[in-house]
Amino acid sequence: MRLVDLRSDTVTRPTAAMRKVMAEAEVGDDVWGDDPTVNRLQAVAAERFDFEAALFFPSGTQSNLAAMLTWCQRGDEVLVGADAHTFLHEGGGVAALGSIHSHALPNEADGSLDASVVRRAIKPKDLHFARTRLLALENTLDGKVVPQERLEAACAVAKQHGLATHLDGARLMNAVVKTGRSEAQLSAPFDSVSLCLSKGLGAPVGSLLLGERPFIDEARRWRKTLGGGMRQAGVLAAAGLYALEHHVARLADDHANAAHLASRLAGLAGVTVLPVQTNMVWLDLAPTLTTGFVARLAEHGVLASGAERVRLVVHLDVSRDDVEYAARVIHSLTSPRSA
Ligand code: TLP
Repeated sequence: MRLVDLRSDTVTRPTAAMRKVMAEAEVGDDVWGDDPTVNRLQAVAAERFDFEAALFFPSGTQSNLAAMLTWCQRGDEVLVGADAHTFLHEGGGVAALGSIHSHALPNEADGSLDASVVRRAIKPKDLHFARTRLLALENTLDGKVVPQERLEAACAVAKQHGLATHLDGARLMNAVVKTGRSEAQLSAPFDSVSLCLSKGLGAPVGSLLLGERPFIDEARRWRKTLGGGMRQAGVLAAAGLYALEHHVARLADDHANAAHLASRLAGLAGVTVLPVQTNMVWLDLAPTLTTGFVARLAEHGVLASGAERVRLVVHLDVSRDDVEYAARVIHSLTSPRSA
């Protein structure tokens, strides 16, 4: 049976060309700082993002966690969007492992946090309150490119109050391709940025944390403590270097395929297609369709995630033809004849 996996852009498999550079990578022990390929990846990324340094992590979850552990002490507070991955999907790691208090603020429809809401959430110096230390934002968020001036306004408020700012830029390259602005421009308001290589960029493993040198030195300590010190990690870093070189511009194809999928699904009875900006298509299903919808899609080889709100993620391993197939399957499941 044909399989079109739209559950996430994390499901991509390394291409033959990527596997070749992985196989040929020069390696060393990265805990000793000896892996030349990891060092090259970190240097290339730091330069592209215009930060002093970068650090290679096994996952985005660990990269975000190390950043928050570095910025905050036990009992400090992080301000975060209620829809953010760091708040919702990282196992409460900041609380479980860092004794850090999260104050979740409502994300606006464009994915941003309103600067005035951020300002009101920053606690005064008073022993009743946790010390607000960090503002953590996300871009793209649920496939939305958060308007840069909104990110800047929220970060400006944070800085006025002495907070550090972190960006979960797991899919920042999708925003780069969508807006035509560089990764350095989109990262400029932030003290630290986490970028995933293992999502739309197609590497099998890995994320980069970027920041100034003292921050990265401290984050390296936390990475080791969290068990993220890897040894001959150059085989993985080689995939990351390849991804940064060859898989950024092509994200435009994913965006075009996602837009095409959305247009093919527009107007279907019981299905509201949310506006598409990058590589994610979200469908709000009428209650009559919700039960078993994702399971029925899977029976036809189309994998998706969600229930009332279904997420379809387009990526490197999904062609225009695959998207067409997925659209036909969804049409067949929502048309009255399929009932
Ligand atoms: N997101 C995954 C799931 O965990 C939900 C996905 O399929 O989208 N930041 C953002 C914005 C993410 O979407 C993810 C993964 C992460 C961080 C964590 O990255 P990993 O999976 O490498 O720990």
